[in-house]
Amino acid sequence: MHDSPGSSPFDVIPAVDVKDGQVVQLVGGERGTGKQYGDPVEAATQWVQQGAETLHLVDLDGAFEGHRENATAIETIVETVSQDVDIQLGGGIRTADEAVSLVETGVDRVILGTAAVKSPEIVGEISQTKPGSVVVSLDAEDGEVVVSGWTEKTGLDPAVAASRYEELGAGGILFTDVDVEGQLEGVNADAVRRVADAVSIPVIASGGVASISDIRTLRDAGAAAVVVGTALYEGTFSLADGKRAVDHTNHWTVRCPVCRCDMPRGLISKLTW
Ligand code: AMZ
Repeated sequence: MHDSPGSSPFDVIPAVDVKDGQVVQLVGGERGTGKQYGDPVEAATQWVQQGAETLHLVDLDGAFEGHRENATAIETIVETVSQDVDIQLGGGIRTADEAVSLVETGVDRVILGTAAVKSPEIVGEISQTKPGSVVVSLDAEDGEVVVSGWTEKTGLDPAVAASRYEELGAGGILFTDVDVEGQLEGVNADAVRRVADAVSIPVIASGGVASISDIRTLRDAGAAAVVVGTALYEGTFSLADGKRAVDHTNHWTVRCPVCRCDMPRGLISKLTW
């Protein structure tokens, strides 16, 4: 719907991960773990009603099996909400034609993990036709990029890979820290900072967000946006509260341009007067 990630202020993005037709939040991406949270179309609609500006849709069966098993549910979501919200979609997208046709039917950004690692040229191919539409997913376990539903190690360093995909035309990087994903135990800021420091395109951080302070930590580590799953589904905090914590248009604090801390709005106006 809009332009590339990060062009707007820091975004808090609800995850709608779909497996066997249901919303699910896996623990560490392991099949058979985690909890189900009902119908994906209902979940997506609810997040939009609660103020989401972007939705993060993942066809988990697609990521595991290599083809988009939940395409029908995802199409319904795109038809229902793509006028109101940006949609980024991943899981099982393996060809440039598939990616381009998804963008043509209302997906704003396609997320490529396995295909980007196995055939890096696909990133340039799609980006030439649909500039800014490719987010490369670099999901790291023990500091190493993993693909095929996080079952296959690649030996790639996420920061080095991120810079290579930026050169190939990626519009953004999704960095998921598999070691903390789905565990509600907090984030790994250093890992995010390494990737964010390696590129100038937006980095969307994912994995482990358990509190509003984790959201601020990821923003301060250089992420342009954060994907939140379990914490939102479990009601640990609301989407509105998560967004408000990093929204300075309607807040008493403002982001310091030097060190990115939150400082009182009055102080910055004195400094810049
Ligand atoms: O939870 C998992 N095991 C998992 C997951 N959430 N495996 C892959 N993914 C997500 C990636 C990315 O968004 O974070 O699927 C997408 C990549 O899929 P693919 O099919 O391109 O590798």
